[in-house]
Amino acid sequence: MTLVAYKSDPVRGAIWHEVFRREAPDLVLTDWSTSGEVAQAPYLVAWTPPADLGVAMPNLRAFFCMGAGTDHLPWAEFPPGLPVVRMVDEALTQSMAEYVAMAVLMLHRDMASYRADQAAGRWSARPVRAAADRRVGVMGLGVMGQAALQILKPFGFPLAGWSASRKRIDGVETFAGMAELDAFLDRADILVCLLPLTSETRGLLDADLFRKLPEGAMLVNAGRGGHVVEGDLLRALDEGRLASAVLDVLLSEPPSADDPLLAHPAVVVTPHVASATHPAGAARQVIAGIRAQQAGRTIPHTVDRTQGY
Ligand code: NDP
Ligand code: OXD
Repeated sequence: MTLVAYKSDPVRGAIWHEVFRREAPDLVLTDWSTSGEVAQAPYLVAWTPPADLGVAMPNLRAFFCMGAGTDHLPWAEFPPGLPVVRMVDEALTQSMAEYVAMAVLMLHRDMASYRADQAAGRWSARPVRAAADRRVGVMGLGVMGQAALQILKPFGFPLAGWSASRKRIDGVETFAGMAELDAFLDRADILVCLLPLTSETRGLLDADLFRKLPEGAMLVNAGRGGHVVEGDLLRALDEGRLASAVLDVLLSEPPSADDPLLAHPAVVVTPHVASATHPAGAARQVIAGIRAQQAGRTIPHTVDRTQGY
């Protein structure tokens, strides 16, 4: 019998318990409490780990983060060799692809402007632009970025993607590294950010980057709020350099009620719901990860601490 500590939402936890009971009865999922045997567990599943993890759980052999992004974790408190595993799940990926498709289509069809018109009682048609004339560029060609590109393909947008290392993706013009960022931005009428938040990507979407986009470009950010310098985004929108934006993530979540992005007529905001971990698939990923480690293999989707994602 192996204990797996679960420190997350209890309602979704019921599904986790059911999957573990049915599919891995030797792995005993145990709800987190500050004392007792759960602190001795070799595995922990959580979005927010307990403070000073190495001390709180001295026998830990792996930490499974409840999300795809791990930028919120207190890395300095983690024991150096502890594997930290991020969530990669089919349903999580599919939800993100859906969100990006929705956001790109909204921007492509001027939906932010039509919403503002409707609120102001205006009836005003804009020219309909063909998808073939709207170039979409995706920043981040990992699990989420590649799924987003696949779902966009049938619409006929000319597609491009940018990543740290070179990728080859059928039907997508790919760019790699800072040396090729400007060329990528130059052909992004709609820019989609699906980067992880790291020391290299924090604040990357700033005034300088917005200036390198085609005039009137549009933005989708479903990565992290920290990617965007929000003051620069507001200025770019107010000056018309950017036409509109769909933002699923903000620097401060929840934002204050008077956050200017919430009130901006050219901005559509959603409350960090582009995607969410689906309990059954996530539970299966954790079981498979533990099995991999038990068999002496590296757990799939272990975060590379040197890269920060
Ligand atoms: P992956 O780790 O699979 O992919 C990350 C991609 O970003 C890789 O292609 C990587 O390049 C690229 N990248 C990283 N750093 C740089 C850099 N400095 N320059 C250029 N490219 C870079 O992550 P996922 O696709 O699974 O997730 C991406 C992010 O999406 C998460 O970190 C999270 O922040 C966000 N997310 C948001 C959700 C929401 O609901 N809003 C839900 C889930 C995730 P390379 O391939 O060369 O390594
Ligand atoms: C994630 C998220 O990273 O929901 O999984 O943002």
